[in-house]
Amino acid sequence: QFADDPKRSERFSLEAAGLFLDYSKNRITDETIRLLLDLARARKVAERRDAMFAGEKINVSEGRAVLHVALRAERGERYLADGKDVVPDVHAVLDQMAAFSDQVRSGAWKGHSGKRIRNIINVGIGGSYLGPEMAFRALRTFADPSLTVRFVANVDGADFAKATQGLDPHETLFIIASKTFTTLETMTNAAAARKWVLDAIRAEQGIARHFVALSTNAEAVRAFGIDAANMFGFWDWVGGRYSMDSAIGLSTMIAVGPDNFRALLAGFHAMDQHFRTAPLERNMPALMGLLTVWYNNFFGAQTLGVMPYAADLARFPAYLQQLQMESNGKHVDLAGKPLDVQTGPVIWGEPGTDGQHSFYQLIHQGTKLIPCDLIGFCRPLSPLADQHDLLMANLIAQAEALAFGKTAEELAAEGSHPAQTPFRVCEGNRPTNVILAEQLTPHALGGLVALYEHSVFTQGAIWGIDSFDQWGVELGKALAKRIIPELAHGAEPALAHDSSTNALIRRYRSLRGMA
Ligand code: G6Q
Repeated sequence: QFADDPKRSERFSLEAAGLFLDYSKNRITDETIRLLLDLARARKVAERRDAMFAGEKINVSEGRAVLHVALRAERGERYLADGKDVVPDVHAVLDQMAAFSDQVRSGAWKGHSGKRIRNIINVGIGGSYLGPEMAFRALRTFADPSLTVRFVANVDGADFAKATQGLDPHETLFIIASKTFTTLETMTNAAAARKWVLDAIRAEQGIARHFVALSTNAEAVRAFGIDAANMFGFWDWVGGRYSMDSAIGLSTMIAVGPDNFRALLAGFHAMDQHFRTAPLERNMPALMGLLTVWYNNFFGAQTLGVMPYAADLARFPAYLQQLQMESNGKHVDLAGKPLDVQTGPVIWGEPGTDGQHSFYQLIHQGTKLIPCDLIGFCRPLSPLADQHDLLMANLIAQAEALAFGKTAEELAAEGSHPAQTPFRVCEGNRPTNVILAEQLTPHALGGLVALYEHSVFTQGAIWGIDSFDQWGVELGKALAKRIIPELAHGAEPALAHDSSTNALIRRYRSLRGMA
């Protein structure tokens, strides 16, 4: 394809919101794109997108609007949920967050004993954790270095122990991040945090100086003992995995400051505007979504690799796993009917170049087709000699090698031992998208996250599924509740599970000395 068409890279690339996408190294022709666009039209992707922006209740199984795009709307724009413009409320919370962040950053907000707050610990899980942690790591160089920011998600006590290790409770602020304020892990860790602080400050009334909440459930926040004035709200039209730019981003804002947080939102907004207005054939998220559908449904590819060539984006694949797999891991359509097509692929990845020294082997020479997104930034934030050139040379070379491979003839010309040649041949024709931005700034990060959000949306629209519910996750939340009392001390309870579950419970009890 490249040999036949010197303009291929020009034709199959585009720019939007400060991001450049080269999708020329995919198994596509003009006809492929034409047919995929026909599919998008047949599945009414543009109409569904417009319905989302219009605040329609497109999360049908929960009867909710899906309006995360309103979280990054500019003042004066209008987004309606149930006929009410939500943008003034969004900005009221952003202003409240900014005022609080400024107080913490300036040292005006003090702990109960009058000490300055130096440590921020976000307690939350899933959508109330992955985005903030990813963003904090990604924007490390923009963060106030005098603040320590940590995250507790896992109900494993080890996570809490590690997050609080070496910190002074008098200087520590906990952010309890939970949309529902009922999640087992978060409520358990929040209680542990409360005790950890109280053991040091020994004054109930001091709790208000060390705890704030991010939630939609004001009543539960009050019941926990957090002052309503220290609660930052959001709304049921913000899905957990789409909430890092809502109040859930408070830890990000405290770390990088309100101006940088606004730049992050502006990056999201720029990509939203592009997705909303660009024709599908020049629409970056729509094209990325269609390419995912292409490999998922027409080549049987099971996974999609996402490899950021940026150490600071180490948690981006984990963030995308939730965004994509929780959104599009569905088995019925919008009417509740079983689907006869494959839905969301498995998302995975690690930063380049690290991955090149481990699993890239399978991508180059294995028997599975693994399309990959390679993400890079042209100007380093931590320049070190010529190391950035080395990093980016690797990204560009991998995309080239995956596409063009290495033939037996090329190997022979290089003097490869004939006996080794079959082992060394790389077939090529391995697809990649290359996404480049100038620098990993807050604005670029916002654009990148919105790019994937809307790509996920496009895929969901093609499959005709509800990308905004998560009943499988809810099931998991309910299941453990039944087993928790069965693991408690005391005589063995009557166990009525299957034989495997019963045996696992008995083994656990026995090794804890309970049997
Ligand atoms: C996200 C999911 C899920 C959720 C967590 C935490 O879309 O619904 O990951 O974010 O279960 O829920 P809470 O914020 O309610 O604690």
